[in-house]
Amino acid sequence: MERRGVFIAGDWAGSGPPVEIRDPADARVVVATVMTGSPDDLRNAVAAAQAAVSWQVTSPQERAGYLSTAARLLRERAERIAAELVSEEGKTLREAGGEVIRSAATLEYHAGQALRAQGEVLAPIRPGALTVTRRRPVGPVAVISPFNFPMLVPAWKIGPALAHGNTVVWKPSSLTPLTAINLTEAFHDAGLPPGVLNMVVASGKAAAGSLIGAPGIKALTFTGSTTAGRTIQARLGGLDTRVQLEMGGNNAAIVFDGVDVAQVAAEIIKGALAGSGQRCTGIRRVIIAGRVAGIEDALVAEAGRWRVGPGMDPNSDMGPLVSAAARRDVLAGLERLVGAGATIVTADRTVEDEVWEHGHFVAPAIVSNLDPDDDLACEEIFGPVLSLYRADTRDEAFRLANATPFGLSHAVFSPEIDDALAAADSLEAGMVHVNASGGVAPHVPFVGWGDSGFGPAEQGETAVEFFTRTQVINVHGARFV
Ligand code: UN1
Repeated sequence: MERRGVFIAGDWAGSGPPVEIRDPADARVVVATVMTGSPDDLRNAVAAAQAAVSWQVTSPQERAGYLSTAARLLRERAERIAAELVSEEGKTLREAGGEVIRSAATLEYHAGQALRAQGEVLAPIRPGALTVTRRRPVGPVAVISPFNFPMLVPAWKIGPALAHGNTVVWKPSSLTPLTAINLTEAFHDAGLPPGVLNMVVASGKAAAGSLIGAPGIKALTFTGSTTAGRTIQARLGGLDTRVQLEMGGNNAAIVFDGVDVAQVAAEIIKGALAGSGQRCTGIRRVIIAGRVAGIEDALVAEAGRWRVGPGMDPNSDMGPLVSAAARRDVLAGLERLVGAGATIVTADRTVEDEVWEHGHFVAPAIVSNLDPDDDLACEEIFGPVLSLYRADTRDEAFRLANATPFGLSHAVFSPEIDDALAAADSLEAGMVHVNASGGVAPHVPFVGWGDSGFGPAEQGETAVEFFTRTQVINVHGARFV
């Protein structure tokens, strides 16, 4: 199958080098060949987004209509799109199907947001005047998105960008171009005017570089690693480009005495292993605050129950990692932990099945005995690796949770409301979940503090803030003097 990975001003193209997409579950299988774009394509895409500026003055009803139609098309095509997502990213079909439906719901939410009241009526600046604020588009927006949620994250960036009147140049991860093409097609088939959404699959730093700081781009929204995010931020310093970064995490689940240990273990393991651990909101550390008898065994038992296998196999609970490089990185990270004195407490499953040989599979690993103050405890390993720590007091548990530069999404498990309230006050994170390992929805801001996020948060009301700018209007009567 050959697909064109460049969509500019309403036309499909692709003049850059063809890239082979291989199945992460069996790297011998070439899933598709994608014609990628060049830095020139990206420049042309920016020009197309600038030329389509009349999008800014379309009615919000019309913009909401395109978003709703694209959402409907995603729902209609969900089965095929999810299967293609699995074939390039590796997650399970259940996860991929859920992602496509959530992406549709995200577009529907932002379609509604386009029609909401935006602005305020202020006290008149002079007697008899009408003083209001309203929100106007910022201008062409660059979207740079990662492989791990190849449809959902783009949907929650492109959705509000378009809803609020901005045109878009989108550079998806070159690991997941098929999903990017499918989302672009849904917008195209919904009748979106040419140039409003432009998409260029391109690999390498040069490609992203031609987008970052490109004149004409007024805002850039990025999800990916903290290193890449900070580089983008530095490159945009001093420019008239707003920036929204959603980066890494090293999230903790703190478990207090009195919980239902089996239930909590199941919830934590889900938080750690969903998406094969390739989620910035994934649980990476468990901090056991107190005795919590049996929690370690329950976590190990639960991780052992997760069946690892190809994402298309309905028996798999967890698919492979996205690429050979991702697998190497995770295994190297695990080795570093062991080198620093950690013990792997899960059973060795690396040669569990023949299929594993050809795919980028990593067995879930739980490690313990790592010094919580070791620098390694603060690092993000982007895979199915969970570290266990013990804390004698509640304050010590919070201190350990906070001992990373990240501040994304922590979880607290306790039957005591006091623990929950103290956690909310003490944890340095944009999101705190009590008695759940996570939770993300289009109407709820997705907030990262510290090295996890920068700029107005994504989703919810805060999305409006990023994708629009405030304008004050003072209206005086004709006889104002
Ligand atoms: C979700 O967990 O449902 O990688 C989405 C992440 C985010 C997206 C989370 N960028 O965790």
